[in-house]
Amino acid sequence: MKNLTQKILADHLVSGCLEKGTEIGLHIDQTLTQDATGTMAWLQFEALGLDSVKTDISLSYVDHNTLQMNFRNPDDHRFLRTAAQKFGGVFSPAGTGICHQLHLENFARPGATLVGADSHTPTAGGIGSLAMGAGGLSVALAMAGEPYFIPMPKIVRVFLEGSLRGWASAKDIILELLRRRTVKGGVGCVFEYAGPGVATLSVPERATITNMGAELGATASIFPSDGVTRAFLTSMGREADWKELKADEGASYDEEERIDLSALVPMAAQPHMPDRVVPVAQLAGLKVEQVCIGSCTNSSYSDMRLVSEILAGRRVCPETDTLVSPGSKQVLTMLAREGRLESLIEAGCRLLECSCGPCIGSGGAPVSRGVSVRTFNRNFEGRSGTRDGQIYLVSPVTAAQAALHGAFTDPAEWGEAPARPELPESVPSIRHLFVFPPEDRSRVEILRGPNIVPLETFPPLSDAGDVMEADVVIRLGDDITTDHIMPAGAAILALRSNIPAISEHVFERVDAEFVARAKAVRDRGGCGVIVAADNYGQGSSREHAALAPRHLGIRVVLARSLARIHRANLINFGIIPLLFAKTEDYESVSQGARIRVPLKDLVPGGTMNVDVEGVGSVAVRNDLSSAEFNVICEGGLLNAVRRRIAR
Ligand code: MIC
Ligand code: SF4
Repeated sequence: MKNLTQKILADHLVSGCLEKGTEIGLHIDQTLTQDATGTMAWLQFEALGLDSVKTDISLSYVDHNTLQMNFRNPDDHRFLRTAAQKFGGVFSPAGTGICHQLHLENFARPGATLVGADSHTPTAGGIGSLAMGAGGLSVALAMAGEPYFIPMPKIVRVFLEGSLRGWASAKDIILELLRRRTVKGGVGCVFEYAGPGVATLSVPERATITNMGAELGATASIFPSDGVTRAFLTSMGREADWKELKADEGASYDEEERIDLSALVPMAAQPHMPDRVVPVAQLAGLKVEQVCIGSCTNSSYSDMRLVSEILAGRRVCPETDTLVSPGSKQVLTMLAREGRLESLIEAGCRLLECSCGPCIGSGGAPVSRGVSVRTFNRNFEGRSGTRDGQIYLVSPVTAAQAALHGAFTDPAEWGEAPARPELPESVPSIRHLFVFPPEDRSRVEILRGPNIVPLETFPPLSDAGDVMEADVVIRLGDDITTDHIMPAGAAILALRSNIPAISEHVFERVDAEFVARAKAVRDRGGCGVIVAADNYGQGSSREHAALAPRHLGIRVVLARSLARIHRANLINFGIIPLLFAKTEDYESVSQGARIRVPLKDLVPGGTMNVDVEGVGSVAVRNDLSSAEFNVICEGGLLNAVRRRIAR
């Protein structure tokens, strides 16, 4: 008897066994990249020397930075188009839509494995894919047909009962889970949804939930594939992709959560963490300066339609800047055909391109200290582009109400809730907008602009000697996100294919002197250490949060615990992830301390003592597999794989 996750894992297992915590290797059917992670991923794929991707399909989406403020960004887009054409990938041009929404509508399949260079790749779990976020280099290897390695996750059954009532929506289900478990509460887990409540949720609603499983730190989230999934695929013109998928009767799980959908009320995550969740009613009276509707969490046709129904014939508060970005051109076309765009326009909304936009600080920053109510998934400090912006995460209907009133109000005053819309039986296809590879790829030339800097090669670990003399360049607290480490926003995103340039921005919102200190250590031949508390590197999959520090000479991260994708990215670039053997020792290591790391004592899964100046011996452990250990010894995954291919 197997649960759904175990079934898909077993179908794709190429190494290891399904024993919790042990390393398993999976065959990957599909991959996706987006522009901000894609330039590195496709450069890394190119460096492997293969002439074609080896997956069923590999998508290259452009959705994060589409502002094209100077040559850098359009040059990157052109590189991505020509690289996809050269290597047999499918390219989605800027403006076609947000990768996860497009993937759900056009390519995701029940039972398939998907690895994407974006932390919200698990969105496709809404259709029954086992979909995981990863760093660009891990995705490049999956494109090359290499297995994808993860620790065998804990499988948590989320048992849904009842059905949503009133103004509660799918977003409130995942906000409730975040309230209960926090942003660390899903690390190492797959959340598998089950129970009678599942059938009451549409595929886009399920995808809202699986999308934001990323905020729990989960490896993936997944729904069964049932009649609702079939109806969704049929309306997308893809019924042939449907197959039934469910857990065996009586299958066992490692943990369980139960949620009564009929008891849920509209919720909001308060600044600056997605788990600071309270009922919207508690916020009533708070003035709202900006409302943003869209993002890969909530930009489906039904989300947009609900908003347009609520706003139809009314006017949003003139003091509340209201921005709407539909998730795809399919959604946009449907809204246009049905006259719903008109309702949004007449209500005073601003229509943005189908892209990530304000979610990643690519335009749409709120006013100073402004309260911005967003249907997005992340509200990390400064991510909006306004350092003191106060970002609240809510459902589309809550956002629409905030726009109308210019403030949070009590849902009890909103009147009768509109019915949750169903998808029409068939929807307009936008398949012709994707660029499929030509028959003859030999003549395709990969075009690169001056912003695309060749990859740096890092030395093997042995170059640090028997005992690594390292300096603690920064000491941080809990829940440091990749947005803290490597900020995004239009200007910095444009440097994603230029590591020396983007490295100048590492930790700039946390500590403006970090880069200078790290460089000083590096330039005198030393090694840098980052010390952190729990859940270091949570949030996005951006490998730049490992690669840029590595460029600045960081060779060790010493933390209480690490987020899954970031940990993998550290290893991919040869940075040693060490953990305090005794959590209280975190208190004793201060910024500026010199640490001596006896590299000869570093063995996979072992504990060793490091010598901390002024403190003495501190026990540190690692949870590296032998394969990961070898990658670190080689100076990173690209070195290791190149060497293997050469052999
Ligand atoms: C995000 O939401 O933080 C991003 C931008 O989509 C990232 C990817 C990136 O930084 O390019 C993610 O979630 O992985
Ligand atoms: Fe884009 Fe935001 Fe989704 Fe990241 S979370 S993929 S930036 S919409």
